Amino acid sequence: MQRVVMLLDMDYFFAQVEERENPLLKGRPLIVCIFSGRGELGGVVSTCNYAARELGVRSGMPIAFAKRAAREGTFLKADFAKYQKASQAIMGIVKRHAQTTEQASIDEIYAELTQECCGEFGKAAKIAQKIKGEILQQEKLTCSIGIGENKLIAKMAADAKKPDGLSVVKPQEVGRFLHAMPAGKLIGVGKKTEEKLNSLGIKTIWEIAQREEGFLVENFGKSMGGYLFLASKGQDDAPVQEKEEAGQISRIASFPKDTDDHGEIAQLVEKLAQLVFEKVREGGLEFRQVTFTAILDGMQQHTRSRTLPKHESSLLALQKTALELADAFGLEGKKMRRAGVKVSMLQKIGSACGGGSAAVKTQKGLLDF
Ligand code: TTP
Ligand code: MG
Ligand code: MG
Repeated sequence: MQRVVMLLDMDYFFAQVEERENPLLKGRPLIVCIFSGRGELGGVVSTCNYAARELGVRSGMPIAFAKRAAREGTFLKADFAKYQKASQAIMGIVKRHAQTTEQASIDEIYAELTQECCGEFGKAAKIAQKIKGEILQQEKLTCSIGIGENKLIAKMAADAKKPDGLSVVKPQEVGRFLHAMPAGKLIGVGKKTEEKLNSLGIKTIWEIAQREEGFLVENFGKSMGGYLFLASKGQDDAPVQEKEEAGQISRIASFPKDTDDHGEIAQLVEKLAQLVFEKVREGGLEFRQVTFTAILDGMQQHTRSRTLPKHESSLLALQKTALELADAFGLEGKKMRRAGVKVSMLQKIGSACGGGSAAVKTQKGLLDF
């Protein structure tokens, strides 16, 4: 089947959330800042709305520069808890429409839509339209969505039409879409790589695609050179894959058919617990909290958690707890569509003496830039 991937990215995310909370801020330059505490203007711009962008304000710019560019602007301190809350709601909406998703940052999520749209781009666009509608209705926020045959094209498509965009790039359109763009627009090409490409006489993505792999590897190293060779042609076979969130491991799966059969539910929960446990063991970890997630036929999501008296490291403890949580969950006449098992409060085996300090971080935080 034709692969179809979607990438959703929120428009001027932190600033848009602030505008939502206070509509008076709309239409005028609004700059969300991360203050360093060094002096009144120490720190950098987190993001800003379009009115501020027109004045040249950008993410990462020192706040003092932004003050000069947008004298009349409103400067707010970033309130991460607020953005995290909106982010979670948005991610939840996307996850209800796709089996496999991968949150890539606080305002960005990939969804594998191949199965959901039977490989048809038109159907994928309808799903995307629905997601945009739900986010607007429930969260009062706009986003931009790109759809393509892989993650690279989906992301570049989303970037190409902002704000409030929906951009579909079909396989036969990839060449035209990509090749006229400046080399620096290729995902993964930062300032340094772009300068080096330019110094080699390469200005556009098309010109990268004309080069031999050997030439690119020689100039940019094995990893970057190999990447440029494939990406300049729009090729990318990276799967959409849920990353482990910091300090937790989870697995989720669908039933072949929505079910209310206890035996069938127990069987899947046991299997999921086993998959989670494999990761726990690989990492040499022990867990203290177990969570069972149920997604019902109406797409409502429910979670039940239990914190154990002490850290555990056995499959038995995990399966037993997950099964008890699943058993105690009342379906109330509904059927279950998907089930998930998660462990959290992780620590390395044998590091039990400390308190929270032994907590394990399994992934770069979504707020790290
Ligand atoms: P982005 O999606 O890169 O930017 P954005 O959503 O503000 O704007 P766009 O419409 O172009 O997508 O980043 C998401 C949020 O992450 C952003 O709202 C604020 C935060 N952020 C920083 O704090 N510092 C940074 O340097 C960047 C790039 C983002
Ligand atoms: Mg964004
Ligand atoms: Mg983003």
